[in-house]
Amino acid sequence: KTKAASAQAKTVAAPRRRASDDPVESIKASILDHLTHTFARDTAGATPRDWFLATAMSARDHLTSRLIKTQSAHNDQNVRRLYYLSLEYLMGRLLISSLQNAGVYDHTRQALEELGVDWEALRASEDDMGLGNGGLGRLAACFIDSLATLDLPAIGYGINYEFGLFRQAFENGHQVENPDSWMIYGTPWELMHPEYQQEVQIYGEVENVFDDSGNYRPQWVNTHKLVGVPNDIPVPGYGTETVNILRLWTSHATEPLDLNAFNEGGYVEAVRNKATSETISKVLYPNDKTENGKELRLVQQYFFVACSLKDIIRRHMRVEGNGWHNFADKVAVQLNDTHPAIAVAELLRILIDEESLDWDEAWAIITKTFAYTNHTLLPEALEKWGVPLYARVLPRHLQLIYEINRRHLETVAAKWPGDNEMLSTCSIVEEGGGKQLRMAHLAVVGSHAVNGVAALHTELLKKDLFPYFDTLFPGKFRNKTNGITPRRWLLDCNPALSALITKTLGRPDWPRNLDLLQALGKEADQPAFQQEFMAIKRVNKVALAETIQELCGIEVSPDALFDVQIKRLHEYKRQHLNLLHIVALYRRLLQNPDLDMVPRVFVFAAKAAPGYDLAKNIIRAINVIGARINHDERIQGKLKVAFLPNYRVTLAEKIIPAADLSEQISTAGKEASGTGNMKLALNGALTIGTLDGANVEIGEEVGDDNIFIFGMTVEEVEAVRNAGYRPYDFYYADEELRAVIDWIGSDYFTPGERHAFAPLHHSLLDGGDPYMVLADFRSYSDAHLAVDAAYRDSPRWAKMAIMNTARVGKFSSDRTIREYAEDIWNLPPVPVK
Ligand code: AZC
Repeated sequence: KTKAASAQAKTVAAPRRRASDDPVESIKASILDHLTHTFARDTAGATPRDWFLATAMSARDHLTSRLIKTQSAHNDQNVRRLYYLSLEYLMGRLLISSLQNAGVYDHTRQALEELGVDWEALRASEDDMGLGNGGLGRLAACFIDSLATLDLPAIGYGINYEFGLFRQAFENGHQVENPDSWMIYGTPWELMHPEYQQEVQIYGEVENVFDDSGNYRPQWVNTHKLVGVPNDIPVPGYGTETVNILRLWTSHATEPLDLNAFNEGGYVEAVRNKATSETISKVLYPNDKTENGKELRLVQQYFFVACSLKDIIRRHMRVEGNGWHNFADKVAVQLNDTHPAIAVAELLRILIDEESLDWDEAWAIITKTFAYTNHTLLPEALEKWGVPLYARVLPRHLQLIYEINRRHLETVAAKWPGDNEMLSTCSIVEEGGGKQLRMAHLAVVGSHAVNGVAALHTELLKKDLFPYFDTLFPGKFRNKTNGITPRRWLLDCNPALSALITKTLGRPDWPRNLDLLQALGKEADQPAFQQEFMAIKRVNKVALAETIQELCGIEVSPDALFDVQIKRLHEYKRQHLNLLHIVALYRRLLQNPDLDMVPRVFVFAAKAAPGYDLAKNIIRAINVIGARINHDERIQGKLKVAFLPNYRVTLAEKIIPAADLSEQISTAGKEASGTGNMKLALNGALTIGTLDGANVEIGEEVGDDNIFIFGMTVEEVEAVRNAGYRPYDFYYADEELRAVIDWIGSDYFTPGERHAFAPLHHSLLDGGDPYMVLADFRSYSDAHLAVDAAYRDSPRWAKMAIMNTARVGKFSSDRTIREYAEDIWNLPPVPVK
C-alpha cells in the first residue's frame, strides 16, 4: 500500500496551513493546502497534474513575496532598469527551475516523496512553455534568468501566445504539425494584472489639424483600439532574493460584446471585433528566420511594443511626474532582433505628437534609450516591410520613419558627398521593385549600441552587413558572445554530474560562478575521476536509450557513441551533411560487414518551419533512410538513427546530458553563434564542428586537442564561391560521395515511391548546393574517423570530455549579461535584502 493511499485514508481535506519550523513539513502542508483549497481535490482523487499544480502554487508562494520585495526595492530607490523586448521566450517547463531558484528543490522533493507522490509523473504533466522558435527565443529565456541572478533590475516584455510553437509528429516519416495548446487549462505561473492593462491604437489615417496653440500638426485618427492585459511570470534569480518579472501581453477588444450588432445581426456580428482583437496574441509564427510581409505579424509586433512602451512610461512617470529630462537615465531598452524595432518610431511618435517635444530632444532620448542585437546574417531573415502595408497599419509611423530617414541620409551625404549609391545603400527605405522598410537600418540608426552574438559574427556584421554604418557610427558596433544559463543547462538537467562537480570542487556555488569549473581540469587525468564522470554519462545514456525506445520504438545500446544533432532544421545547419555521412557509413558497412568501427547512434531532433518544403524533405529522408538502416541485420547494430519527434526544451534537457558528440556543422559564416554547442560541451560532449559562430570561441577555450574542427573557413567559403562553386566537381572527384548521392536519388530507400528525395537531391547538385555540403563532405568524413579513433581510447575520450566541461565557463549567460550591463546598459545591480 503506497504512502499516498494511507495518507488518503486520513486526509480528506487538509487543514488551513500552519507555520512549521521544519521546512519539509511546511512544504507538505503548503502543497496539501493548495490541493484542497485552491484545486478542491483530496489526496485520493488527485491526478499527477493536480499534484503538479499544487506543487507549482506552493513554489509560487515562495516567489511572490520575494517578487513584491524586489519590485518595491526597485521602485523605492527609483533605479535604472533594463527592459528586454522580445517576440519570443522559449522557457520550457518552469517547475524545477522555480524550485531550484527559490532554494526549495530538495525539500520539495522530500515532501512529495513523503506524501507518496510519483515525482516523474508529476513533472511530466507540466506543458513546455514553448513561446519561441529556437536560439533567439531560448537566449531570451537564459538572459532573464541571468538578469535576476545578477540582481539586475529588469523586466522582459513579450506576447502571451495562446499557442506556442507547433507540436511535431511523424507520419510515414513526414513531419505533421499540431497546435500547441499549452495553456488550454490555464497555467499556474502567470499572474494576470488587469489594473495595468493598456489601450493602444492601430490602423486609421493621419490628418493635419490645428492644435490649441494654432500650430498645424499631424494627428493619427480613426484608429482601431486594442487592449493589452499583462500576464506576469515571476523570474527568480538563483542564490539571491531577486525576483524579476516577465510581462506577457494578451490582446483583448475594448468592447467584448457589441450589443447593437447583436440586436441587428446576431452573435457572430456581436463578437467579430472581439475575435479579431484576440487573434493578435493567438499564435506564435513558426518560422525562425523569415516572417516578411504578413500583416498579422506586423500587428503583433506593434501591439506588444506599444503596450510595453506605455507600461515603461507609466512606471517612469509614476515617480518622475513629467520627467522626460531623465527618462533615458532610468530606462534602457534592448531590442531582441528587429522584431521590436518599431519601438524607435513609436517612442518618437509619443514624444513628438503626444508630448510635444521637438525633434532633436526626442531623438536624443531615443538613441540613448535603445540598443539592438542582431542574430543572423542570412538575407532572408532581414526584416523588410512593404510601404503600402505600413501605410495602412501604421500610417503615422511611416511618416516618422521617412523623416528619420531624411535626416539620416543628410548625415550620409555629409560623409560621402555626391555618392548616390551610398545613399541608397544606407537608406532605411529600399527603392525599386516596391518600396520596403529595412528594419535593421532603422534599428541601427535608432540605437546607441548594436551587437552581434559571437566574435566572428560581429566581425562579419561590421564587414558585410553594415559596412558603411560602422564607418558612419564608429564604436556603435560591439560583440557580446552568447551564453546559456548553467542552472537549467547543467544543475537542473544533469543532477548527477552536478553532484559530482559540487563534491569535487568542494563548493556548491559554481552555478553562479561557472569559471570555477576550471578546477575540474586537474582531475581530467585521474582514472578514478574519469570513471565517475563517464559512469554518469552512461547512466544518462541509458535514460536516453529508454526515451528513444519509447518515442521511436528503436532499440539502441548505451555503449555506442551517441552522436547528436539537435536544432532547427535548416539547410545552413546542414543536417543533410550529417545524413550523407550516415549513408556513407552504411555503405561502408554493407561493403565490409566486419568493418571495425565504434557503434554509433545518430540522434536527431528538429522542427522544420511548416512552409519550408526542402527542410521537411530532409526530415523525411533521415526518417526513412534511418528506418532502413535500423532494420538491416547485416550491419549488426553498428549504426542506428533516431529522429526524436517534437524537439523542445524538455527534450533537449534529456538529450544533452547523454550526448558524446555534438554536431555543429553549419557552413562557415552562416551560424551567428549557436548556443546548443555550449550546452552540449558543458555536459561533456565533444564538438565536431566548422569554424563558425561560437564554435571558434569554444575551440579557443577547450583547446585544439579537445574539439574536432573540419571544413572550409569563412575566407575559403568566400573564395570558392567567388571562383564559381560547382558541386558536380566534388561529386565527380569523390567516388564514395557520388555513390551516396546517387543512392539517395534512387528509389532504394522508398521502394515503389520514386523521387521521394528529389528536392534534397536536386538542391545538392543542380540546385547549386547553396550551403556547400559537397565541398565539406570529405573533410567532415575524415573528422569522423578521428572521432572514432579518439572514442576507442576510453581514457583519452574521458579526459577530452572532462576538459570540455571544465573549460566552457565563459559561456555562462551570467558573463554575457554582465558584459551587456557594463558595456551597453550601464546598469548597476540592486541587491534585495
Ligand atoms: C539565432 C541564430 O541563428 C543562432 O546562431 C544564435 O545562437 C541565436 O539566434 C541566439 O543569438 N537566430 C534566430 O533564432 N533567429 C533570427 C531571426 O536570427
